[in-house]
Amino acid sequence: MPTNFEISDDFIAEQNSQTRNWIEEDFEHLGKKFRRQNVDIEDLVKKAAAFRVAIPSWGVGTGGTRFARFAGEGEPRDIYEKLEDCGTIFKLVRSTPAVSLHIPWDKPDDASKLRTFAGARGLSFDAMNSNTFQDQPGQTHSYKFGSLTHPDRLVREQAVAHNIECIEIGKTLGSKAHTVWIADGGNFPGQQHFRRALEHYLESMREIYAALPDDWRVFIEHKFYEPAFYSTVINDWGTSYYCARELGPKAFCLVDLGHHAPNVNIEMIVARLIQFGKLAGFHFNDSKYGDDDLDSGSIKPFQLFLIFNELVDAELNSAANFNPAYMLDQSHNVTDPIESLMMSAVELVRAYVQAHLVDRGALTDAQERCDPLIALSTLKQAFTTDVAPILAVARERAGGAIDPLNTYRQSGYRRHKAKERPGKKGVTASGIV
Ligand code: LRH
Ligand code: MN
Repeated sequence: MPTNFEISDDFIAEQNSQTRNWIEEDFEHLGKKFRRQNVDIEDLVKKAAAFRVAIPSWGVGTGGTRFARFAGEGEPRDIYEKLEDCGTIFKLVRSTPAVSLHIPWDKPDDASKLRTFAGARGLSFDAMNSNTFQDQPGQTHSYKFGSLTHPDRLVREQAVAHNIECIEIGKTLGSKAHTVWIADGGNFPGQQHFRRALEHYLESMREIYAALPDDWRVFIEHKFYEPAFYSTVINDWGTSYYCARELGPKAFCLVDLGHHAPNVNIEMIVARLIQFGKLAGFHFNDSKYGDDDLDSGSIKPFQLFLIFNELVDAELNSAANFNPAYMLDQSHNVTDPIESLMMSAVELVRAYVQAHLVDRGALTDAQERCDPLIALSTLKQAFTTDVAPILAVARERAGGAIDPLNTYRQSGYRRHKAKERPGKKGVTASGIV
């Protein structure tokens, strides 16, 4: 049985040899510049190398909108091929050793076999994700009018059972967290009783919470609208925070960047959830209008930096209960998903390293002296520092690619997958996966 094509370490090393010289030159130059600022560049390489973000299994297939989905070449057809692609991303950027699964999209026939397959590629499993926003073939009760908050107890019980099934699968896979995002809400004034719906939510979540193993966490994901277009039960961080407190110490609030109205100050929401000890982590992406699920750092890179500025401040000050889970949650409609996921992971490491470049003494001093321009310019100095040589050196020292995008394209990986995974190219069907 011919084995599937994989990018070899030798190929990566050979590609790196073509670009190593100028990276080292830039790295030397940057190191000299930092020494003048008493910054040790090797410290930042360690920070970059330690950064971790999980890949969404649903992100390696081409995404779409309600209008169309334009399938690409060599699309993964099952969870094993999705993990092959996640393994390739990890091989090249070295910061993505975990995958976040969505059930039932990725429901494994044999979870132990899947865990072994992933392990052979250096991959583990991050938070599980339930799905009570679609009806599955043969499902007894429809989620058309809601799931965990549905007026009918039987529908709520079905949704609770599905979430508990996700946790059971996750236990076999070695996952330690479960993310609950529900689409529940209304399209018309009067359609839902707001307070009763939230009571149903808490009642259902208490049953899910009770099914969590001791060392697990449950992540509540809020979203201000869509697919409900008048009211959404878990619509904002305040509601999520109230519920996380009500449920107990294993419940936290997950921030999906695209789940906020335009211009909402997300970095401030992050600071609040850190201060309240309830920050679960993130679904990183970017957006211009709605929940566009665009590539992280592609539209508002300064906002991404400001979010990491809050995270690094908390990290350096050992904030209580601070153990955020970082995940990407994107939909790749017009790019090769592997390329977008790699570049997005790189953008997160960039923002994290730049946030570690902030002169926190100068920033605090400016804040205490009410000197806003010095405060802003202290942040901007870090944000406008090109840390690309640090990111490349960190990747290469970890066995990855100095230039992941070019190395991936030179490898012809997608072409090989197109042969291995004959599929119906360019077929337009709607939906995100
Ligand atoms: C909802 C969401 C949620 C996932 C889904 C794929 O918009 O962000 O995190 O379950 O996308
Ligand atoms: Mn999300």
